[in-house]
Amino acid sequence: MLVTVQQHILQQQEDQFPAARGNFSSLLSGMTLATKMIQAKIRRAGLVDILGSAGATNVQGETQQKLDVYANQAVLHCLGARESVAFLVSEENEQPVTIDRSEGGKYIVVFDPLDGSSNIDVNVSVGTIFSILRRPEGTHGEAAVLQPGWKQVAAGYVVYGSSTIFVYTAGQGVYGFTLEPEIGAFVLSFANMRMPVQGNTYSVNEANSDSFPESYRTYLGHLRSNGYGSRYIGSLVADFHRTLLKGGVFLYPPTKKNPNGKLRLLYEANPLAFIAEQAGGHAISGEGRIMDIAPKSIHERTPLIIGSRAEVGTFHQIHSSGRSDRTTA
Ligand code: AHM
Ligand code: MG
Repeated sequence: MLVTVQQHILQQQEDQFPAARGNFSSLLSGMTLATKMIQAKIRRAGLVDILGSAGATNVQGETQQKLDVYANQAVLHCLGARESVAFLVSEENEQPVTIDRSEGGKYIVVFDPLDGSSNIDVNVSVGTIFSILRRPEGTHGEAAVLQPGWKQVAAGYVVYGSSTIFVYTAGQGVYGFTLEPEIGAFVLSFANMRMPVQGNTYSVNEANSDSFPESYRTYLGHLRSNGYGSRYIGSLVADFHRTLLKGGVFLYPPTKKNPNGKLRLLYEANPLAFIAEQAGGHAISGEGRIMDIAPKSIHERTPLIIGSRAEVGTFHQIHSSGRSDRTTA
């Protein structure tokens, strides 16, 4: 019998948080609704121009929007209506969006509405990433949002690929659901996902390698000489999803252009780190565990090394011995 994501969340909530009043499941169902709206729009990418008139409107007379703007509005709209939400923080908004509620919402949702959006035009997978935090009582705005990743209550992503897959954790394992288009519901397709302890590929934008710190170059050389292959899509969610299923490592190192890497701590690195750890993998920044970083600003960046225990462990060894060589030199 099919298990839908809604049934699964309610079941988990009943088993693990009998006192929860359904706030949390209503929040996750807001997220699944938003991602269904986004995927429907993505599946029509390319058709809209064909079906729309030459101007800025489509056949329904709706104004055409860029997909990332649409995705952001879909999440804001679907979550803004849920009572339990206090703040929404998006890659697309400079400041947190405050949902005004006299009684004060309990949760903060931080998200990247359309990750890898430059891949849309060439029909390559993109995704949505989200992280859910509790709002510390009496806190507002940035002060409420700036929490380390280990405080996340839940995290997840949707990959809009050859099928649409929703993956989430609420701290009790990782579960994946595939959108069944005939019934319009996400159905359980990956129960209790585990990342392989070791894989055979690495994923990095190697064109930047001349400007990677030396220990990263040494590490990549080590993987190559051990027979590793390379896979890089350029959409974090898709690269991570493959790494979760097949094992291996994804890296976005510091570069000359981006000394802290390119990826954002709160809505890219932290949620994927939570999922990776829940699935038995690791996520580090080169200085320590991703989820231990105390954020200083909502759009801050971090280098990211994420994947199987074996590959992340080897990176850590090579990187820290490089550092101790420098300190003793
Ligand atoms: P975006 O949020 O503007 O789409 O940028 C993030 C994306 C990630 O999906 C991906 O891992 C990375 O940028 C790729 O960057 P690069 O083109 O430098 O390799
Ligand atoms: Mg992004």
